[in-house]
Amino acid sequence: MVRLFETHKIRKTKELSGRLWDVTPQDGEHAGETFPMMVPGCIETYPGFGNYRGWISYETTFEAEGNVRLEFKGVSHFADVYVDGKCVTEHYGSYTPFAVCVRDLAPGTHDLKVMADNSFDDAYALDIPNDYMSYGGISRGVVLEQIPDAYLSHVHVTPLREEDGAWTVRAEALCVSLSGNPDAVSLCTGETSSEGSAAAGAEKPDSEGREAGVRSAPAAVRLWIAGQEFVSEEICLMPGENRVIFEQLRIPGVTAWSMETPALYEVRAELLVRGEPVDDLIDRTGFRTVTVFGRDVLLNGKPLRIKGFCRHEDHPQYGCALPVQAIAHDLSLIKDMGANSVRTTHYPNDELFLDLCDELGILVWEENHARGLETDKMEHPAFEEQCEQVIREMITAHYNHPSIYIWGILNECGSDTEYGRTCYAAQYGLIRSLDTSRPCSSASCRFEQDLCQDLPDVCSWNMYPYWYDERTATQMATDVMTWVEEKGNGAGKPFLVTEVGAGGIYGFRDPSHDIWSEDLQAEILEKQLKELSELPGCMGMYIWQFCDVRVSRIWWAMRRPKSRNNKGVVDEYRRPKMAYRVVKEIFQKLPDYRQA
Ligand code: ADA
Repeated sequence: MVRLFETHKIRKTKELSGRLWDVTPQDGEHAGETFPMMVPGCIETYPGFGNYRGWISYETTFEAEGNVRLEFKGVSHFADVYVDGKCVTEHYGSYTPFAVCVRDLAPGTHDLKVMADNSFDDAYALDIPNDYMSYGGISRGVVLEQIPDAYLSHVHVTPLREEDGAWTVRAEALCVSLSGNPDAVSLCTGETSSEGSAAAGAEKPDSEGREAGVRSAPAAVRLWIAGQEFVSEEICLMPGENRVIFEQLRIPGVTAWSMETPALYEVRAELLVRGEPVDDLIDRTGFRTVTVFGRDVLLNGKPLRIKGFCRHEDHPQYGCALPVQAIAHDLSLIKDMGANSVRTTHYPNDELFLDLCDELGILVWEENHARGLETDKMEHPAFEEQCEQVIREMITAHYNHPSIYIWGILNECGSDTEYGRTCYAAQYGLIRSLDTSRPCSSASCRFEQDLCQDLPDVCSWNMYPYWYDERTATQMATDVMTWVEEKGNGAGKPFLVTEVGAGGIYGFRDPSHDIWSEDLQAEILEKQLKELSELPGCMGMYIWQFCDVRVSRIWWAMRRPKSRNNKGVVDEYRRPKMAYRVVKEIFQKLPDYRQA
């Protein structure tokens, strides 16, 4: 399963995940041995491969003819994709989807091979041994789609609330014509389609002067949003990408999406070529606005109080490839504790998680993939490009999720240097060029040193009073807020605590509340949450973290008992620690909105 709902009625799709693939590790003592392994999955969860780093080959077959689009929802860290022995694309970035279109396949069975690398190669700027485990393999779903010569790549819907209270939307459909598109690989010629199709002479006009195929064909997009139908003006479909924009579509009679009423509506688009539907896309939207006003972030005009958890995709049995049931279980615990938000630390999450949050009314801070990279790591020649690619892929794929209320970047990176600041500025700029309907922010820890607080919409800080720091939570947060306000160039903005927490090892109870006891963890969280929830000007807090997670070897594992970051309120198997009840008592009493 890759989504919680059907995504096409016209386009034929088939999931290639949810089955066993032939897997052959290329490195280590088992190099060259082939065995069946479930996709999606992580190599580290397979017996004997708990600490595998290196290349892995994944092979399967599929039946198809003509043009296909292969979509990979996530491969760690790097992937080379081969169809019938030819490399058709490569991709770096574990946590965002990518796709490749392959043209002109002969009818029959085709070989698909993915070479995945989870090493900490020097070329990978974002993957270093870290305070979480970066797992390896095809860790999210894979889909095969049969597409015509022109198809819909995405439809982005932005709900807007008009002054008279009516909902309108702006919609943007991206139609891709494979004819002449350099990104589509033709296996007939082994060349890109522009060269391939010219060689095949496929684009010559017929006797009536019409174009063969879809090159320069008259096309339109038909759109249904919450049952309302709209048809765009006709466009001349050109090779490559074609944007179709709908402005101010009025959508009467819909219920706003909120935490209390997470109402979702179908968005269905059809691509019409010469008047005939040739392709379609189905997604969902929720009618809600997110705005920043003074020190608040408003959801539908109401000031939010964030009561959240930071959550890694991590489980001892599944690695980062949690099945949907396990994700839903996590969210049920999060809701049971009275929380209303999840921060996807420290990378974009699986769409199944986002689909569930949309349905459950859980707000999401989604962030790009970068944790604790100091300026020297940001100076990696590929850093900016790789971060920007994650941002583009994340926003393009996740734009329509109403649960996402904010985009985050660069957790605890080098915001204290001029060079670091240029990266922050560029990435905020990119986000704002792709999405003006949500605020953006970054979690900082650089007290009295951060040079970037003028850049985000929300000033967000990670802090560990009573744990790494001896100050009280009130004192520490006040010190940070005062500094941001008076010296840090963040005056007047909303202030959010993006991490508080303390470590506690499951089962270690200790009457003297020693370090790593559940007792001390519960005591500290109680003080942190109570003090922060009473702090004027603080719009909320995220607990670090939901569950205990595995960390990378060797530096991090040496500093974390059990090779785990033990600040989870539940352990790695989701067994509640003492802190669970403490958090629940505090969060359940705190309203989801602050006083206006
Ligand atoms: C940081 C960081 C987290 C985690 C945490 C901790 O704030 O953002 O990823 O490492 O510290 O547990 O110390």
